[in-house]
Amino acid sequence: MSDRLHLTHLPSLTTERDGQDVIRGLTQQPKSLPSYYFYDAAGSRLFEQICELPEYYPTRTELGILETAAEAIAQLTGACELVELGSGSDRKIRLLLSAYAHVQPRLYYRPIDVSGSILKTSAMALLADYPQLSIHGLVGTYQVGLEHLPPPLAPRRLLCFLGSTIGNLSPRECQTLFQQIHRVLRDGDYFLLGVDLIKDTSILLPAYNDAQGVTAAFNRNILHHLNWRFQGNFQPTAFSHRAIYNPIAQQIEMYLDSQQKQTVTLAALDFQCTCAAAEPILTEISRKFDLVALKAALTAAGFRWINAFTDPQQWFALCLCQV
Ligand code: AVJ
Repeated sequence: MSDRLHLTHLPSLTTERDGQDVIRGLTQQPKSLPSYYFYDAAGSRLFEQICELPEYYPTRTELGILETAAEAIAQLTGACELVELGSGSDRKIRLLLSAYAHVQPRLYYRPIDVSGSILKTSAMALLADYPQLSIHGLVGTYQVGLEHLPPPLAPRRLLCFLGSTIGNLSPRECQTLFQQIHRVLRDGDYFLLGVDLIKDTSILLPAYNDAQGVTAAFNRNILHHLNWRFQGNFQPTAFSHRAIYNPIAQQIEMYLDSQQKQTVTLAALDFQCTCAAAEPILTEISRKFDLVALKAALTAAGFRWINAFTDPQQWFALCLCQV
């Protein structure tokens, strides 16, 4: 089985991103933290738990769309190497792999993820279930992974960016990523993008304020992660979780509000700052999309729009476009 699994470790950006982005965020007004730091081992587990919550509709809605649309997508594109940015739970890629098994004898999957251990664990499970599958993973950030894509192993590539992870990026960062993806793909390659759509706040807000408090724990975990990673002394319990919908920016904003005036030290970064009582730290934006504007953004980056697959309630969309 191991001859069907290849992992390439890419030059990391860790020296560049380790900590400097934290200092920058905590020195700014208003304070913010890069959402990337949510995902240590505990944070990844909490996110998996979020995906199972009754209030958190995106994961199951996207899975439902894939269940009905995967075959059509595979028929539309023909044989492809499947490239995926991120590789959390493998349930979504399984639906695509099963559909592509009907249009090509051999399957090629190239996940790009910063966590080599997560990549390996999910790869072993996939290889056990798909005997015709080879996996060539890239361990690194999305940006570095995209720049190091070797020649495709199938006639075309389908680059998948699922789960509305794109929603964490500002409109500018999003446009830059679209342009990079367009540049590194070849003529005729495909891009499949999962996005959460704008909807009533009665649906949006509970998804980020669940009754069991899992999202609150996920939010506070970013502080545990920073404490561990940078010898910090954040008191996670002295911050409260708050998620609001900003209708102007069309995004959920998640904050940790300092419940009292407190001084925080990150010894490994030689950094100290003070949080005033009630001062917020922005930990995440989760943008909600409008298909007309999204189509314009993808077209501006050079893509040819093919189709948006949605659920009956139009809560989530999988957008397929071509280079
Ligand atoms: C993984 C970025 C898509 O924005 O919904 C879930 C992360 N944050 N609950 C999202 C998240 C709070 C999630 N994304």
